[in-house]
Amino acid sequence: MIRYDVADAVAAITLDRPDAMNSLTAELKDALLDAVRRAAGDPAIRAVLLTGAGRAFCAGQDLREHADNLEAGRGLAGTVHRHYNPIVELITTMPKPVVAAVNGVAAGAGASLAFACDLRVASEKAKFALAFAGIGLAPDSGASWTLQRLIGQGRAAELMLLGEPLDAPRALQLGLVTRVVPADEVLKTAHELAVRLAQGPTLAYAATKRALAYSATHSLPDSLALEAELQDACAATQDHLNATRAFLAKERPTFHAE
Ligand code: T3D
Repeated sequence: MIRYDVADAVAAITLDRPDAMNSLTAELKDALLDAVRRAAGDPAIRAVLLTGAGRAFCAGQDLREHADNLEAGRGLAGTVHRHYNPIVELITTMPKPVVAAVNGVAAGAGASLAFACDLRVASEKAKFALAFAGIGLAPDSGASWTLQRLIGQGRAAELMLLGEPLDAPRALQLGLVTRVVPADEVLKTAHELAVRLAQGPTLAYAATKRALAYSATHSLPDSLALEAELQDACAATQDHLNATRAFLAKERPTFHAE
């Protein structure tokens, strides 16, 4: 259900349930949570790639399992607290960049997963569908937090209330994705981007993620204070010293996350 492949300090996590458009069962979400924890906690992993097998990125909650839970009176069976929230928290807070290779449709919580990543590379066939309202639900898995920060409150409200899918060119126009590429190039392009990030200043990237998340909900004085603290920590790294020396020597810096 999940593939976990490591190469070039990048952990590639693939949702692998293509017959059901990688929709999320409890079993798949358990496996995804394990994979994300593993990638977050492994110091040898310096960037993460998230993608889907087959023609979809992820169609969100598996609605067959969901219907069974509803019919049995189990409601959501606790999955938002048990799975969606910790998965999204880990993706957004792990101290390394996460790139989504959006190979096809990303719907409901599948779209939320893509929005939680730091960067998104999309296939020209990709679509983002805020499918929650279509089945009488409100957004979850962080979409209400991430999407309005990515494209603005007005557009986020439109997508969530009307539920109309957003195609890849429009997503690029809105700044929701970094690049749109032909379908057969999306994984390669996203992997190259992840490798580039894995070779970068991992500690500074971790500080950047923290600063961005913090500043989104704090005042300028508070954000300035955290920036100062994080910058002191970055300035004390060997990577910073080496990169500064490399600049003066007109050499290309190499970073070792130290
Ligand atoms: O339970 C909770 O914890 C609540 C949390 C909810 C979070 C959520 O994610 S809510 C949103 C859930 N997702 C959706 O509502 C999306 C449902 N799917 C669609 O709207 C469409 O399938 C797509 C836009 C994703 C793709 O459309 P299309 O025309 O390309 O494909 P299709 O023919 O509709 O689907 C292909 C197959 O995938 C089909 O199966 P079949 O008939 O060939 O056996 C379809 O049933 C299956 N599939 C697609 N999405 C889901 C799914 N099966 C289960 N769950 C799905 N979400």
